[in-house]
Amino acid sequence: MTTLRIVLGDQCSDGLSALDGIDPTRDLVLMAEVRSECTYVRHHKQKIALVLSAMRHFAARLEARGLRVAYSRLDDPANTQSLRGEVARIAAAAGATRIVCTHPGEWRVLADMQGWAGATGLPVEIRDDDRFLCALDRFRAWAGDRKQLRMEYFYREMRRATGLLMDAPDLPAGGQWNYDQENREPLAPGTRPPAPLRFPPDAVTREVMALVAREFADHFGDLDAFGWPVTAEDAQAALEDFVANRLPGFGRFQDAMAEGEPTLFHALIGAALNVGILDPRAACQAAERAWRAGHAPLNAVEGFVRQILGWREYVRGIYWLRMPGYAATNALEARRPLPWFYWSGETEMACLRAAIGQTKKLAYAHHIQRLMVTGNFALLAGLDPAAVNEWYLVVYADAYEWVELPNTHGMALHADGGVMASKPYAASGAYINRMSDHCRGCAFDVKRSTGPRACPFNYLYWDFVARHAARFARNPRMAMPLKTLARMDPAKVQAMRGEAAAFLAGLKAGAA
Ligand code: FAD
Ligand code: DLZ
Repeated sequence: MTTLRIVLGDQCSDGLSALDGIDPTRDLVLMAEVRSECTYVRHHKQKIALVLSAMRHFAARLEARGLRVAYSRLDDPANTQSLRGEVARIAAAAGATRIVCTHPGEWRVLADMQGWAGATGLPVEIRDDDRFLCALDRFRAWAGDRKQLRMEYFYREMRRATGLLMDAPDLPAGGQWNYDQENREPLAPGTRPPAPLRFPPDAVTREVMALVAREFADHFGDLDAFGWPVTAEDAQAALEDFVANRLPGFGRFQDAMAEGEPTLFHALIGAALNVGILDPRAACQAAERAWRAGHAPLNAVEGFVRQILGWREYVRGIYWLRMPGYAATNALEARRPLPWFYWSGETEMACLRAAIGQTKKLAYAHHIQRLMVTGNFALLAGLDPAAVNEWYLVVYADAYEWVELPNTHGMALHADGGVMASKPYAASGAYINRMSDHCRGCAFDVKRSTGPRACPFNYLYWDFVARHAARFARNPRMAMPLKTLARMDPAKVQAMRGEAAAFLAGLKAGAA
């Protein structure tokens, strides 16, 4: 009686539910590098290298625990290059009598997994992924028949349920649930954020990098700067480095952007959390300890915990609640193809050039760059949500559909019609100018809305508001921009809309 236990590339966690109750003498763990997972979108080269290296390290870790592992390498001629193919091949070779998996992170993989029983003739058990702090059933119960699924209320429930940052059962630490209003400072001149710890590739990662360079040479992004944690020990060191050096500034500068500063005070732990080598609860607890020890202020620690306990769990809940229909919505009827500069980074707009340039080099941009630069541009320009969603899934080392899609489709593009956010995150150049120094070195003038040097974010913003005026007429959170638009000189509105049309018509479309 051999149970085949499946560990997917983003399930490299010691306590994975698929491994619960494993019999080391009889059972077999299957980990499979497969071309279909490396190419269902053309992932950034660093993302593939990170996943494959984490998988190889984790397989060795399981073997060190005394477990038997069947590991399919991508370059093994016997490899069928699909998850289903490898499950069927190894199950037959091992004489397996049942298959045990952990719920995957993407809907398309779950749909495939549900066909594995038919493909193998074996019973398949899909266990909950209890690495998350909120089980999917519990999220469904919370969502119930609520009209609005606001993150803030979900987050408070999660604080109560976990006891994280709580002074008493209904008393949030410091007396307040949320310190976001203290977290909106631009970077003070002369502030040098401490550089994050990076992890030079070891022999395993170097071998994988050579494989990726050979097999996926035409994928987006550079490999050279690879410095991601690929083991639980590296990930723990990355967390400790963040808590010691950047957490104290995380809150104040959470929304800041700066030329030549790709990481600021951010944690850079998303890739490690999502591949499974870092535990989200442990990350929150480490931050809370730093606050209780007086090492980091509450606005920073609460802000960090909110991102992980709140946003990360919430977007996963929304994804599984709403998929598969969620991805197909297009509430703002946006249809424009993705401009070529999203792949090349070649644009005169300094903020976009910085965000896309560092994305190519590092497979990383921080939240405000994703939301208010590349996301905001896509929203204002009316880019096709499917193309934008795919771009975000390709380009970041931490991108998996369960977290990427709600953030992009819902939060950045408002393509879900307001499930995630009560108003679109649309902003003119003034926001980018307030939160960054990009505008100082830009070819465009952020103070102008018309004319050849006008900042495209300005006329695109007013074109967006005018284009959707009827749609947002009854949204109280859009009342202010609509009122301002109504008071504007109609000739100015017409001029801005003309500039927007000309600018959009001049964008060169292109695929990766
Ligand atoms: P920090 O800013 O230091 O935050 C700490 C942690 O909080 C992150 O590692 C992450 O686990 C969590 N977190 C923060 N914000 C969010 C959020 N909105 N949703 C979920 N978790 C959050 N995050 C991903 O993990 N994968 C994605 O594919 C992804 N795509 C995004 C697309 C768009 C358009 C936007 C606006 C955001 C996206 N995010 C995504 C959320 C966020 O930008 C990243 O989690 C963060 O930038 C990762 O870098 P960090 O570890 O330095 O995060
Ligand atoms: C992202 C990824 C990549 C690039 N390669 C593999 C792989 O070869 N084998 C594997 O099991 N998983 C891989 N993954 C992660 C899966 O795509 C991931 O499990 C799904 O996207 C669900 O989150």
